[in-house]
Amino acid sequence: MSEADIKLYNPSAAAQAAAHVSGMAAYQALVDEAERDYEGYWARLAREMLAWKTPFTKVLNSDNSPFFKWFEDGTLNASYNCLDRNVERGLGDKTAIIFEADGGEVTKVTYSELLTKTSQIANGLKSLGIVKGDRVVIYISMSIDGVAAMQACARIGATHSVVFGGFSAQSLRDRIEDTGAKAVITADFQVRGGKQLALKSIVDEAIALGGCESIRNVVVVKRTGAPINMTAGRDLWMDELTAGQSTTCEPTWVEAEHPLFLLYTSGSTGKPKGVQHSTGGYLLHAALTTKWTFDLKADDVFWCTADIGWVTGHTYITYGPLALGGTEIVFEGVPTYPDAGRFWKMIQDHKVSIFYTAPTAIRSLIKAAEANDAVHPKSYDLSSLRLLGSVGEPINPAAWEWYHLHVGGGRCPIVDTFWQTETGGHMITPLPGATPLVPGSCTLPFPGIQATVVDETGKEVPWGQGGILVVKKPWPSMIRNIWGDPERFKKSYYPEDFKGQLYLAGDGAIRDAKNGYFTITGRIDDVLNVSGHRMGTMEIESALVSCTELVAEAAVVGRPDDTTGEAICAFVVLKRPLPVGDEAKAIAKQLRDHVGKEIGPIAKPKDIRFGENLPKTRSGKIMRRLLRSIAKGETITQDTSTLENPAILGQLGQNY
Ligand code: 7RM
Repeated sequence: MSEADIKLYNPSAAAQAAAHVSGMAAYQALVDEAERDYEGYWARLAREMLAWKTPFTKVLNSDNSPFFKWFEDGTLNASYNCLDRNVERGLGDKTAIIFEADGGEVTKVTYSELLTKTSQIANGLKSLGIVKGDRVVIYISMSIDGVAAMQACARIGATHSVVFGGFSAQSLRDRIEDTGAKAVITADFQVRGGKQLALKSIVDEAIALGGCESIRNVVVVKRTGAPINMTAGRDLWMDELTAGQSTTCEPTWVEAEHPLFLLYTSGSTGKPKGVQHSTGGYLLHAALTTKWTFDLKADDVFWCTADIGWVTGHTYITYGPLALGGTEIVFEGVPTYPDAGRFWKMIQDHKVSIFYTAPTAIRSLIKAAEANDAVHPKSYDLSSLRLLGSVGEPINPAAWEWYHLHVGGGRCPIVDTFWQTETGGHMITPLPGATPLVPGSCTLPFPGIQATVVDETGKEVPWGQGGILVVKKPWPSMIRNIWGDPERFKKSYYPEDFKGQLYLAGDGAIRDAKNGYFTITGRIDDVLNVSGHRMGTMEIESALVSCTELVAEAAVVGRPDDTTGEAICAFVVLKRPLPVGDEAKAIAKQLRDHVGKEIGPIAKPKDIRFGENLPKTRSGKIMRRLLRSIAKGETITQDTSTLENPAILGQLGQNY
């Protein structure tokens, strides 16, 4: 393939003709419809995509901006929309989920079976006294039970809050306390990459840390059956809970604004924020984006590799594909076990047609494939694929081209989907039958999403000029609140700088001068993106300084990393003399483990550098831009005249 061929990829005529949004004219017609009659557009789609118990008569309520309400007098149930509705339309025997365990065992469930399982769990939760509005924390790995547990909460109007299995007891405790959950649903163990992690004992540890008095029950799914502690009167097995429960459960009809879930995500300051999502608006966008961006059809096999502990797993595993009656893969394991050909083998075995993953996974699999033909995509039959997707961070053009050529065989469009936990679903993305693709660009806003780029004053900048990414109008699946902290919600997303009128995504962006295509230039706040995982530098700094016997002060910055996108680099001032050699290595390990314990393994700094101080201005502010340069290994050419202690730069630049 020559340079010229890979500049712009147009959808093939066949793909275009068959797509839900067929061609740029169709895309433009939708954009125009939303422009002409914004509320009418979303109301039409909400009626077409979802089954309502009580139809809504109001569309958007902006009276208490930025606390917007959508479809507020309508009632519905998310689980009914994902399960019963498909059974009623004759899809009861269709496979809903193909589950592949870490070790390769495959289990399938049909829509009827998933409905039965969900109903029994829902009845079980009811028997524990869980009612509409209660919160349930779910701390479980990828499994049919995990998806069913989420659906079961939705069925009875309980608000779920899934905590990623990689988070520590401390992080889990913080989330339990913040949500005030009545129950935790977990598993005895999590199995990934051939290793077992004792999930239930982490739940025990979290509760023992205190502050979890709201928890009445812990429900445990049996994954391995190895011995664990069960606290009498509090803990029970999922099998016990569901045994003898009726296989039907009348859905609890909830208002469209009823919180479907809370999901914690990192911000630039303080503790993680409980992002609150609605039922109606969220589900509409989950279903609609799955239909248009992934062009999901009846005979597709869809695979989103994200974990249900992240928003991508919520929208594109638990809700979107099921709302459309699709067939999807749920994978328990990791991309590199038993070897780095696992994804390709699974695509081949299950005849996956739509594959959605993260750039960090692609980059690590490129490395492995280049070193070993046996795990190269060319060693597998990937002819079932027709569409590829990317999410979580910018995809660099080289990785994009490799993905396109070697995984997609040069024939599959790649949808580079930009969105966030807060947005509920895709915001800026190509539509595969319409949008000509440019590697590295997420292209154009999803129809109805009014994204643009502004300067610090909120004024739109011309195409070709970088700035701040904002959304001009509220949209149905947007974050509704930060759980328990409406002030923080306003400050984070509708700041005064923009007169409270623009949604601030927290990313920088630039539009192509010719075609207006968006390229995301990265976070503009103190949020890092490591392997697609969002982390606040402040969170990691707090974790480091909580090691009070060792750490006096810490500053954390990101630096570019070929595989993980960004890597965490920590600068630490110790309460003891500067260590060198093996001693420095040992302390660095101790600190890494400490951060792992406080937050989770994903937050462990890759680099730790020690200094007697940090570069500070005379007013005491840490100069992070200098630390970022040091982390990258750059020689400092910036002006350091405002520094109180310029000599410190040399010290921090050294690795032990
Ligand atoms: C879905 C998700 C959100 C942050 C976001 C960006 C970055 C996500 C892309 C991307 C460039 C993309 N939710 N991001 N997708 N950057 N291109 N296609 O990732 O809340 O965990 O993270 O991720 O910085 O603000 S998230």
